[in-house]
Amino acid sequence: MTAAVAPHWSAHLAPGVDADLSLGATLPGAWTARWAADPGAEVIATPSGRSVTAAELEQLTAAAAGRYAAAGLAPGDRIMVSAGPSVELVVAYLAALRYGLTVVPVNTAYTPVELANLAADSHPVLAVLDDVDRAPGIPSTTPDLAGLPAPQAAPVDRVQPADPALIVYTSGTTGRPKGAVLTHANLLASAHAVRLAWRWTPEDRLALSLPLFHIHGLGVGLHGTLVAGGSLLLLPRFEPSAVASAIEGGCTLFFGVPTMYHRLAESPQLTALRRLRLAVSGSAPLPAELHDAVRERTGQQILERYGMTETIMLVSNPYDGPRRPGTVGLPLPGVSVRLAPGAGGTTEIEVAGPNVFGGYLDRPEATAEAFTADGWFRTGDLGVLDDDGYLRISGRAKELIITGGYNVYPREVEETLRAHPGVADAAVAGVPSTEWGETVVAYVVPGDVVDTSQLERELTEWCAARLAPYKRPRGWRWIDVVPRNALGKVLRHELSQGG
Ligand code: MCA
Ligand code: AMP
Repeated sequence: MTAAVAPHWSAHLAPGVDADLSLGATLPGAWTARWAADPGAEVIATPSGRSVTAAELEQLTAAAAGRYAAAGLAPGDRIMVSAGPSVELVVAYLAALRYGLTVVPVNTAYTPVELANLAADSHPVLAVLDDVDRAPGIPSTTPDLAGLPAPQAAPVDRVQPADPALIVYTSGTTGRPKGAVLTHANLLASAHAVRLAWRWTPEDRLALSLPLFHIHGLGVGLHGTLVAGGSLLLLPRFEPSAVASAIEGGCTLFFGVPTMYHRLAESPQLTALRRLRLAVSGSAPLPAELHDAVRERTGQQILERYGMTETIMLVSNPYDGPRRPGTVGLPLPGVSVRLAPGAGGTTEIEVAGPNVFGGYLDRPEATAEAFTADGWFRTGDLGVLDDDGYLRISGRAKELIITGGYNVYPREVEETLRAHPGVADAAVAGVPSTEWGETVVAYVVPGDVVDTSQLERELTEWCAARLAPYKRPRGWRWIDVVPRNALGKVLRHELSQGG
């Protein structure tokens, strides 16, 4: 029987606070209300000393929307965005949403092959890229939009809550990437939920060192900051020393994946975390030992939360109340969670709420499979509940490796390996790693080739041409046969048990 989890929303709310998750109606509606309320407030700062106030951000994004209009783009069009963090990127992104474009964010590490696959599925009319030659065949510009004509007057902030804001690609179990369509209402509901749950205020400043092409950096870090009316320090990349300087310079919030906390814990800069109002971890399991080690050495109790591309944020440890290592906490305001019986006595986490997406782009079958008959989204994660309602993620029903907070779908890597002429068969598995959580290891049945050192060199080059660096195998094992069950499914746990 499916077990419903009592909504513990009130556990996340400050006394007397009501959770209006549609305040502002759309993302631009919520942001521009904040900008108008305090035009002189700093919203974005950079370590090199650049500072952008709310009034400037309003003007810069309106002008950038004017460039999209001058280039002939119309609300409803899609643009691909794949660039490193910069003020220009943030402006180009916010302007797109204000103008009503749908943004397809793409990992900057993707090879041209991976980028082309996503473009073929999402049909962007423009690509915003650091390197404009990365997407042949698509009109491209750098994040400053210098490749577009001078701005013309353009209508902004006319989007509706049900309009798509983002299409974020995720492979799920099927191998072929699917674009999760997230509406303004979905993204707004989640931004408000974390704003309320984490007591995010205009006084907060976030040290943001997450990439701006995933939900963690965009949907939580950037949208949360803007909806809360706070500010962010935009770091060019994650580096323990840069995070420590950001905190010493007054940042009150830090959001990271467990690999970042691991690296901070290994560095002399760990003690800087002491000064934070709140440190949040997500995207992958935070080992309880790491949580405890950070608390013992700094007094900072990392708050772990759980989310997904299709649902944005779902469950969080409470801000006021016990933060339990090894658990992800209680359902966020608006989110309903239940546990459904899965294979072998396991229970799969199913969710519903205003934050949950409506479906995958042009993939009715995949969308139908993702939801139960009564409309709950199947996360593919297995969970159990502690007596007091805290959710523990106990495993995954889906085939997924999470390395350093990035998702790798074994099937995509296996198909790439099997396409090499020297490979008779191949499988990949995630092997536990203290730094990365898991690392990708390939188990290869060589074809006629006997020189495995030569084959390893060839496969390394082969993968480099086709897969982003984080998807490439870090270890190679040579085996006689890939273990499979009667249905031909790879028995991945048998592979990794073998070493
Ligand atoms: C970089 N490399 C990786 C990874 N990142 N390999 C495996 N897994 C990774 N995650 C490669 C580099 O390409 C390089 O390869 C080598 O590892 C060493 O790079 P290094 O400089 O040490 O890495 P880095 O650039 O410092 O990156 C580590 C990182 C990064 C900062 C932890 O991976 C990162 O930003 N992760 C966060 C991802 C994220 O935002 N995930 C959210 C998605 P070579 O030696 O071959 O050159 S999930 C989500 O959004 C949901 C909603 C959620 O719940 O949050
Ligand atoms: P993505 O599809 O890239 O958004 O990744 C979402 C997946 O990351 C979830 O389905 C979980 O498997 C995993 N995840 C996110 N946060 C956590 C967490 N705190 N603990 C364990 N797994 C997590």
